[in-house]
Amino acid sequence: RRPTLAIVGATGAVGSVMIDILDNRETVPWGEIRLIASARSAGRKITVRGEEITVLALAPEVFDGVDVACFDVPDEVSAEWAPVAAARGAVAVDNSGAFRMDPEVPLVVPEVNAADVSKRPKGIIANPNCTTLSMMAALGALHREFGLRELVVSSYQAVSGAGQAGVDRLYAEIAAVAGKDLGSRAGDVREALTAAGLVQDDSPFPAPLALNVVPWAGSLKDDGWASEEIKVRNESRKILGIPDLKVSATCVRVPVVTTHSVALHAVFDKPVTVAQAHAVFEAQPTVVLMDDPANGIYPTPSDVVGGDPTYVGRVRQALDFPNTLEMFVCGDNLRKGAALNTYEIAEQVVSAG
Ligand code: 2RA
Repeated sequence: RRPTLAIVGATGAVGSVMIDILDNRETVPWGEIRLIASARSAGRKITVRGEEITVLALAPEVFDGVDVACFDVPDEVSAEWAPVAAARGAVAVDNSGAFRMDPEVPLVVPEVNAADVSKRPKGIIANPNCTTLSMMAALGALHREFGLRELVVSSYQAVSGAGQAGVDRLYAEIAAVAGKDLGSRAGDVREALTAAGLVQDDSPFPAPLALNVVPWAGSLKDDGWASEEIKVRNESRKILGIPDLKVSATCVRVPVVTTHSVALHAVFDKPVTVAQAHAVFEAQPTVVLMDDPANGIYPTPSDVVGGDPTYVGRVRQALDFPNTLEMFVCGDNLRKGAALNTYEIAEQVVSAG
């Protein structure tokens, strides 16, 4: 019997990308594909790989006979339902934050720690946060060769990381500032948004994003850290298997719709040249090297959005720090950053038996 895949949250933003990924795969290992969503979306019909599938309402019995269940739902829904799916015999692959730091739940990026899919005492495997995921394929490859010791991350995060509300807000703000002479007097962008009827408190972001960048992503944690910055630190350590990796991150929201970028300062145990790093990236099938600044070649979000790989450019040897590389990395936060990596884990579960 070919295994059964369930997608929980099939009608949401990430679930829809997962269906697109399934549609575009040359082959898939699945027999049945089951689509599951809230009662509100149940009954909808969605065509997957040429077959019309009726969306089922989330309930314990929909997991009967499911081999792998991918969860693309909010933390609290995963926290309640991933254990239900596991209790009914499915392996739950969870894209929420509910289980990522649970020591009994592996946090997997197949290019880095694929074997960890088999270490799942709770029947649950977690998918990392999109900011961490945007850099893991590149960093994992370098770590295998040179031994990563310290990591400083500055992120440039797209608004779709905050969901459809983030995308809608950016478009509304852009419409409100378009064609106006703004950005040279403090507060003029805020005034233009207010004049257009956009209320700051209604935004998923704490400040205007049009003609601006906002040094904040996530919720407030101890000592002024943003949750997104803490996730980068904790998740990088867990995925790479370096519990004492020194990590410091500053996460920034930018007016980009989809694709997170990160500027990395990575310190290694061994000396590493740019040519060696290029060779490592060229040998990694899921990394695309775009590094020819003399010809204006480096990744930018709007040039790589919609792609599956991790795009790397601007690789430089730090002038004042030994064994250290600087680089700029872009990854689609909805694909590798969410749906694609979750799906790759699901296929890895099948191939690992
Ligand atoms: C963001 N990383 O970009 C988050 C989404 N999980 O807001």
